[in-house]
Amino acid sequence: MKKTFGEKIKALFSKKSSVTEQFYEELTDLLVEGDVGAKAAFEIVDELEEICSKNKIKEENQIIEELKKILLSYVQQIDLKPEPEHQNVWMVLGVNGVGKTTSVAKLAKWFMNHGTDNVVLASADTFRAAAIEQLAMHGEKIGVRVVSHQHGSDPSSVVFDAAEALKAKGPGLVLADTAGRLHNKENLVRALQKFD
Ligand SMILES: Nc1nc2c(ncn2[C@@H]2O[C@H](COP(=O)(O)OP(=O)(O)O)[C@@H](O)[C@H]2O)c(=O)[nH]1
Ligand SMILES: [Mg+2]
Repeated sequence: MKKTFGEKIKALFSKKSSVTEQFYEELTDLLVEGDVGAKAAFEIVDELEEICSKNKIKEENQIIEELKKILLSYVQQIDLKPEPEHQNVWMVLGVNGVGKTTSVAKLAKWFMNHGTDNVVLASADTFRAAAIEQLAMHGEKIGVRVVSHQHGSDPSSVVFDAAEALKAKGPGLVLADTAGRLHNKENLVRALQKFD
């Protein structure tokens, strides 16, 4: 079976000749493979290398503890919960390819497994031809309703219809996939304000 990210890290640390230049290179590769991002992976490993050399840390367990501390400093926690008595409408924004559509499906599954029965996905990326199909496939896989219109249609009307579909069954959560937008391009995000 394919090793998980955590298992690969453990395997790397349990190698005999742990702390060599190659060890740090392999750790960098593992972090990149584990979706950390190349820039952050280099920063993390540089920091680890510096701390370990400064404090003469050679013990495997101590290195793991230092790595954990560094990784934790990168983690941001937010308490994301739909308000239970309300119809919540959440939009997922971000540049192309960042994982919006996938995250919409993951969030839906997570909230469905954690007490939100009424979940509707809104296929509001009407810009990219395959996006509607992509979300429909995810929806089918996780057993959640997906509201979509034609390719090229007005995204806010998709969200409106999804909110109506949600409302018919009471409180719950609409998760709206959107077309890739630079969230710092205010005018593009503003075009979505109709969703309110
Ligand atoms: N490795 C990895 N790939 C991901 C993850 N989330 C999405 N992807 C992949 O990244 C690509 C873009 O994801 P997508 O959800 O379509 O991004 P969008 O353009 O923001 O909607 C797809 O090939 C996904 O399978 C993730 O958490 N890890
Ligand atoms: Mg997408």
